Amino acid sequence: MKLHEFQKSLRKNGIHLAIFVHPDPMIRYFTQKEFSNALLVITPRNATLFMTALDKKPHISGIDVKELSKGWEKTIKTKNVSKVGIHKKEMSVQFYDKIKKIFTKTQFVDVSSSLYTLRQQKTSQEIAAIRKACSITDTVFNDVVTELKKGTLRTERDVALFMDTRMRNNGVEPAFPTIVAMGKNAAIPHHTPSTASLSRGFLLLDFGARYKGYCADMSRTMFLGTITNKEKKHYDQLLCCQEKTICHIDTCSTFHELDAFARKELDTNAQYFVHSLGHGLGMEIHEHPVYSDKRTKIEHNMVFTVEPGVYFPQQYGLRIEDTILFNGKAKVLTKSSKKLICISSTKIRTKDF
Ligand SMILES: [Mn+2]
Repeated sequence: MKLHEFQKSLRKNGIHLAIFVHPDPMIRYFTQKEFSNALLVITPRNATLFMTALDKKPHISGIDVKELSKGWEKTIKTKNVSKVGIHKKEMSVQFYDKIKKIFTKTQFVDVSSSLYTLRQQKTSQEIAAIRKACSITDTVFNDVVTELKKGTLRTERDVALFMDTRMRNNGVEPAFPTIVAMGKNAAIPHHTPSTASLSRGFLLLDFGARYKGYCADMSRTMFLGTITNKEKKHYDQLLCCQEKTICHIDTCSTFHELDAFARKELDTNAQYFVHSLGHGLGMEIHEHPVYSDKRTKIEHNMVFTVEPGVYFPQQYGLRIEDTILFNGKAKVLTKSSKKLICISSTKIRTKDF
C-alpha cells in the first residue's frame, strides 16, 4: 500500500532509512498482512521485512522478506546513514534505545505526519474493504434488532456477546470492543457492557466489523418500552442534526467547520455533546483526519464518522453514527435505518419495566 509514495517522501526529506517495529499498524499497512512479530525497514530504494519463522512466509510485491534472527542489527547497519525515520507514537523507548546504539551518529526524525497524510486518503482497495466491513455491520445490526424483539437477550453483556458472535460468524472480528449501554449507562459515551438488565429506556449500540484489517464504525440508539414526548424530541433533534450534518459535508471545507455546524444544530443541547463530531478510520478505528485540527480539509477518498451524541448525566444518552466516504460527495457506507426503533416492553423479559 502506497510504498512508493512513502519512499518518495523519504528521498525528498533526505531520510536514508525508516524503521517500523511490531505492532506498529504501518507494518500492516505497507504489507497488507498480519505478523506475530516483525520489523520493517524502508529505504528510498527498497524495503525489507524481517519476520519470525513462526509465521507463514508471504510474498509481498516490492518488499524483500528475511528472517528476524539474531544479528538483524548488522544487516541494516549500512554506511552513511545520517537520518533515520521513526514512527514515534508506535515505537517503545526500549526499541528506540536499541536503534540509537546501532546508529550512533544519526539524527532520528519522526515521520508520523507523512505517514498519516498517506493513510488518510484511501485507495480503491481500502475503500472496498471498508464498504464490506460496513455492510457486515449492517447485517449484524439487523440480526440484533430481530433478536431483541424475540426477547432472548437479558443484559447488556448478552447483547454485546450476541453481536460479537454474529460478527465472527460472518468471518470478521469486532473492530473495537462493542458498546452496549442501557438507560443511564448510555450517558457514559464509552460505557463497557455490564450485567445491567435490559429495561425501559434508550439502548445505545456502538460497534463495527473489521474486514481484511479495515474498520467500520456505527452507532444506533433504540428505545425499549414506551417513549415519552421529551425522550422522542431528543431523538428527533439528534437525528435531524446528524442527517443535516451529513448533507452539509458537500458544502463544507474543513472538519472543524463541520463540527461547529453540528453543535449549532443541537442548539442548547450542544452543552451535552461532550466529544468531537467524529474521527477518521481505516486500518485503525481512530486515525487521521482529525476533527480538532482546524486546518484539516475534507478531501477526496477520506473515510470518517459523523457521530453527534447528547449525554444527560444519570439519565440517558443518545448517539447516532455513520461511517462516511467523501468522494466529491458524502456517501454513507453504514446503511442501517435511523428511524427510531421502539421495542415493546412485552418483548423484553425483565422485571424492570
Ligand atoms: Mn466512532
